[in-house]
Amino acid sequence: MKTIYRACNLCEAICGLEIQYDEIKNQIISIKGDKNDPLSQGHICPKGASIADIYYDPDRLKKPLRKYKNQWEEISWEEAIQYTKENIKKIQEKYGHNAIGVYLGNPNVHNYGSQLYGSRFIKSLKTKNIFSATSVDQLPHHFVSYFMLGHPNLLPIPDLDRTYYFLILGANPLASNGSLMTSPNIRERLKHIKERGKVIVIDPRKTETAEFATEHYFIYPETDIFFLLSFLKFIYKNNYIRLNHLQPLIKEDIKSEIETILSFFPDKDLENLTEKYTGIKKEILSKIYYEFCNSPNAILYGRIGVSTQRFGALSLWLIYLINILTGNFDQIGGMMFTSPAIDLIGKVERKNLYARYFSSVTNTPEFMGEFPVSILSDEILTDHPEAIKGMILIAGNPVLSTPNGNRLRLAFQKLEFLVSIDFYKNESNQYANIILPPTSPLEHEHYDITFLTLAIRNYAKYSEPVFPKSNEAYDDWEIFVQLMDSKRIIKPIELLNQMLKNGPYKLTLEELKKHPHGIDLGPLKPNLKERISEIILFPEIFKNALKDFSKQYSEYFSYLEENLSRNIFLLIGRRELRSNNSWMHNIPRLIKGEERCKVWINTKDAKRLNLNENQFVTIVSDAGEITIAVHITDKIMEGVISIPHGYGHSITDDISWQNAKQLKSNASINDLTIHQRYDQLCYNAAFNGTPVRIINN
Ligand SMILES: Nc1nc2c(c(=O)[nH]1)N[C@H]1C(S)=C(S)[C@@H](COP(=O)(O)OP(=O)(O)OC[C@H]3O[C@@H](n4cnc5c(=O)[nH]c(N)nc54)[C@H](O)[C@@H]3O)O[C@H]1N2
Ligand SMILES: Nc1nc2c(c(=O)[nH]1)N[C@H]1C(S)=C(S)[C@@H](COP(=O)(O)OP(=O)(O)OC[C@H]3O[C@@H](n4cnc5c(=O)[nH]c(N)nc54)[C@H](O)[C@@H]3O)O[C@H]1N2
Ligand code: SF4
Ligand SMILES: [Mo]
Repeated sequence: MKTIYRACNLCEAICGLEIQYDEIKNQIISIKGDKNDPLSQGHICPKGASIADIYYDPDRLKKPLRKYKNQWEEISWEEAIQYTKENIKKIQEKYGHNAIGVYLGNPNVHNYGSQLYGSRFIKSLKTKNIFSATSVDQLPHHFVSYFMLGHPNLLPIPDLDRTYYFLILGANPLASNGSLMTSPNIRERLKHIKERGKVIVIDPRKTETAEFATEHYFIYPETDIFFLLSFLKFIYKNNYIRLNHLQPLIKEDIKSEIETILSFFPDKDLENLTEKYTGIKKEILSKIYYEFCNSPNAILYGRIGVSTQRFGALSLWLIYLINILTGNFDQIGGMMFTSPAIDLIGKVERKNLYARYFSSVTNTPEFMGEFPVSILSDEILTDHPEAIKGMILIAGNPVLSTPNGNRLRLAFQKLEFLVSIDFYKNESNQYANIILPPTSPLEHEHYDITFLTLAIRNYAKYSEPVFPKSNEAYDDWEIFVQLMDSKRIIKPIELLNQMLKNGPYKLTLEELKKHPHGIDLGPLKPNLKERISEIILFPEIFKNALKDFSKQYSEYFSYLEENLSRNIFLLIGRRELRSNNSWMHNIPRLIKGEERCKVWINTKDAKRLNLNENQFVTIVSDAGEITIAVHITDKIMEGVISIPHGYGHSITDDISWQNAKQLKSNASINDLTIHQRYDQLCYNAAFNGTPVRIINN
């Protein structure tokens, strides 16, 4: 019997796990939270406790599958790699390098081998058609960091353990376990903030976090921008601007810049507009603004609710601005910057990473070397000579995860070649010519390159594999290496050791192996002045976009008027503790109990529409329609409905997804979301606030 300590890599919280493993039987006996992990302190969630179920899952693929006469057949790795390489080559020779597109799904950032070698593989393809989950997620954060701080990955992280006031816009960390803040054991941490001060949640749904918080206020989807503009005005008019140590980094005339911004909105109107659009009373707004400004320190934090909507980039810009102007940036108890053991940013040199080239069909600008996934179907479904003809899906299920999934289904069916690197069949790779399955999480070693740079304490941890790997299995990185024909390869583990040695703490793999619970490298420290030489508070691109917004908001929100008369509902998403984006819905211990893929609707709305609990309704949007069971509750704002994403499982062949087939209510929210509905500034998908109608069947 062996005890193995390792990080769970299923979500951003990266909790320490204590795994009892029987070496002789090759069997896991138990999985618990690791009490000695300095960051997660024993925390574990139902997914972490089920991580071994992925390994044992009969649905998990272990051999390459090729489509032959519409049937899947197992083939050898040698044949599979050969076949994949040949087809990629054939398409690129016929149509050019850009004819192959790539989608990198979320689990890539949770797999260090994939991260280290995925980028090399993609580079070797010489295609500009690169897409990823970034553009259905945190894209506006990168966009704002790039323009204000000079580097897209220099992301501010909430200093949760020392803050007195945590103001959350559109995040539900008690279900999601936190995002862009690696903060395991979040309930404990929020509890301590409540003891010191307040946790305030602004969300169209009374979420788990909202129930636990000191206060919660409903807000209409996509209206955060008004909440934030009024906040900025409050700070300015009441002289709460405190730049403190960041003063030397700021060269702009703040007063005149704010005057300009506010002049876009008639003086007396802004508060009225904010009350009208957000649905939050003026007195409440000023109370929150006042408390925030008078707290010893405070954090304004916005996540998926704010990130994936039409005004995400503008809202995030205002969020950064408010944290900076109130002295809560790079300061203890505010938004801070990490000093990770592997520091991929170092001292920032501003580089051009925006609009260096454009997509062929929709003429969309790249950002950080990627195009937004919202345009993917348009780049395929066209007679344009530079259309995408083949796709590589790497740990992604965009048919369920990106807007207008049905259109993507059509697009994937039109492709000449589709390869998926995934250990499950899913709704996207059902159209593939070949699936190459890598090893599952516990079969390879792990280091969280990304999430250790986003953690609320500086901390490092290396994880040993649990299960031995068979000769017949390849890690993601090994698949990439074979597809690339690399002659000389440095294993990820060697690269890791090198990166650790070159890092600010000069750690080594050997040192990390001596500390299987992880090494605490201390609380975050102010360090922005060592990293950047200037903060641009008011980049032209945001000012111009805000000016445009000020002329168009009544048009943008015209359906909100209609919503108030209740002909239209505004659709938002939902994450639940036992879900993991589009996968793991076939794991019995996670799907047991009450069904979760239901549409939540407010009690008054349900009454008006004559709806009963658990009945099925049809929901219709400009993109399509779905049928789904109803849950009636006061935990959702009137006029708003909520459906979790990642469902809509439709895999029906052979053994796969037997469990998911038991889900009675099982529909994809992204058959309703609209691909032309995106943030016009950074092109992130705008899921939140999609207008829909409900039909009582
Ligand atoms: N409407 C709506 N849509 C959303 C969201 C929303 O809030 N609302 N959220 C969006 C967000 S934030 C995200 S990140 C995306 C996520 O969506 P995707 O990018 O599609 O990622 P996942 O659904 O997490 O996983 C996709 C696939 O990765 C496979 N996989 C897991 N681990 C590995 C691995 O180690 N290697 C390989 N090769 N494959 C692996 C799984 O089997 C699964 O099939 O969804 C987005 N979609
Ligand atoms: N259990 C579980 N955990 C996960 C995931 C999962 O699928 N399941 N996915 C992981 C991933 S990939 C990510 S990116 C993170 C995301 O982590 P979070 O950002 O915490 O994710 P959500 O739970 O989607 O929280 C978004 C909240 O925004 C609210 N909202 C919707 N529209 C608006 C709006 O217009 N304004 C405001 N103010 N609020 C709005 C929603 O009601 C919801 O409560 O979670 C990660 N953790
Ligand atoms: S919270 Fe996230 S990291 Fe922690 S056990 Fe659950 S899935 Fe794993
Ligand atoms: Mo995400």
